[in-house]
Amino acid sequence: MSLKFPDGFTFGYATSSYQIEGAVHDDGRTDSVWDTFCREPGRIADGSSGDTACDHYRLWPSDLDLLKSLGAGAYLFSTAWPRVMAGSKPNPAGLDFYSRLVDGLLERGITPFIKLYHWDLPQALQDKGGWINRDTASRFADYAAVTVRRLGDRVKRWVSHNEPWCVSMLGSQIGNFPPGHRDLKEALLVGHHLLLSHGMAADPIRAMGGAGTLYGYAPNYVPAYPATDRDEDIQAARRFEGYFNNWFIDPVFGLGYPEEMVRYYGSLVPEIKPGDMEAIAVVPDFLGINYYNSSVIHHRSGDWKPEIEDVPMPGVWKTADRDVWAPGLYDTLKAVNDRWKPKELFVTENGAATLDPEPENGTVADPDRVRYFREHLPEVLRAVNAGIPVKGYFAWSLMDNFEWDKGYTLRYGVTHVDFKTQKRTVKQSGHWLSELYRTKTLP
Ligand code: IFM
Repeated sequence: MSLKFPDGFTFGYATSSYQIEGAVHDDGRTDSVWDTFCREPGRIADGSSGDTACDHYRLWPSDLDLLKSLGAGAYLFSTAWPRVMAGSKPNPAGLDFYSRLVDGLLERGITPFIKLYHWDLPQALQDKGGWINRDTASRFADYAAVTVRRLGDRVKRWVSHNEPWCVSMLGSQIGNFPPGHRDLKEALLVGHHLLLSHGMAADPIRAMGGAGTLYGYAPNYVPAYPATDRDEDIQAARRFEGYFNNWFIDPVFGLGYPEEMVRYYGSLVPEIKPGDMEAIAVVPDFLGINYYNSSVIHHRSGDWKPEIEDVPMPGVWKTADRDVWAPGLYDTLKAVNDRWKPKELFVTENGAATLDPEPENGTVADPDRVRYFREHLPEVLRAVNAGIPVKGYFAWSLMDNFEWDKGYTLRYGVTHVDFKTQKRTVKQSGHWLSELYRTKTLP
C-alpha cells in the first residue's frame, strides 16, 4: 500500500465562528442563539460563553500565519449569520471582516472553504420560532446569497450545513444545545427545515458564486455496530443509522426520508408540503463527513431509539469525551460511498479532546491526540487507495476553542490557547500533523 496521499489531496484545519471569534458585540454583530443560551444559568459546564473565545476577530492575521506554519493547504471556517446580516439587510462591517480573512488566506496560498451554518442562528430569528418556522429556511437562502455575492469571486467551496443532526437533535430532542427543548417531533421539524434550506440556498449560491462554484453539505456520521448478532440488535443498529445518519443524508441525494424510519417515527414525521422533497434534493457537489467515533448498539425494548451501549471492543480506547475506533472512519467512508456515491468526499472534521498539560518548553505534550491522528489518517488513505473519492481532510481543530455546552473544559486544538493571555502554543500533535501535511506521506 502506498503511504503517500495523491497529488492534489487537500489538507487543512477546521473551526467555526462562535467557537473562536469572540467580539460578539463588535461592528454590528447581533446576538445568536448561543449568546442567549450561554447566559442561561446551568446551560454551559463552566458557565462560560463565546464572548471572547480565541479573540480571533482581532487576532486573525496571526492565526492565518499559524495556519500556514501548520502546513494548511485549505481552511474550513464558518461565517456568522448574525455578523453578516443586520436583520434582513447585509451588515457591511461584518462582511468586510470575512472579506479580509479570505484575502489573508489567499495571500498565504490557503484555499478557503466556507460553511454558512455552524449553529449561530440570529436570536431575532429564534424569537420568531427559529428552525421550527419554515420561513427561517428562506431567510437562510437570503443570507447565503448575501455572503456568496460578497465573497464568491474568491471563494469557490461552500457548505450549507455542518452537522444538522446536532442542530435538530441536540437542540430540540436532547436539549443541551439551544433552544434546549426535549421534543422529538419538534426536532424532526427542525431537521426538515434545515434540509429545505440546503435546497433553497443552492440556486442563489450557484448564481452568485459563478463559474467553478461547488456546493457542499457536511453532516456528522456515526457508524453503528450491533452489540451481538441477535436480530434485534442488528435491527437496532440499523435504526440508529437511520436516525443519526441516513435521515439527514438520503433526502439531499433525492432518496426521500428513509422508509424504515418513516414507519418507525409514525406520527412524529413532520408535515411535508408538496414539492418539499424535490426542493431538498440538491445533490451536493461534494459531501463533507465529520467523523469522531463509532457506536455499539443494543436493542432496548419499548424505547423509540436504540440505546448506545458502551460495549468494549478490542482496540477501543477513550479520549476525554469519546470512544476511539479508527477503523470506523474507513467503514464510514466506504458506507457513504456505497450508499450515496458522492462525486467528491471530504473528511470535514476529525479530532480529539484530550486532557493536555500546560505548555512546557514551547510546546504541549499531547500523545493521545497524536495517537488519534496517527490511527485515523491511515484509514483515510486506505479509503483513497480503495478508490473512494476522498479529496481532502480537515483536522478539528486549528486551536482550542469554546466547546459548546462543555465550555472551555474540553480542548480539541492542535494548538493550545491560553484563554487569559490569548497566547497560542503549537502542541506536539500540531507538529506531527503539519509534517504529514507537508510531506503528504504517512510516517
Ligand atoms: O467542536 C465541535 C464542532 O463544533 C462540531 N463537531 C464536533 C466538534 C467537537 O465536539
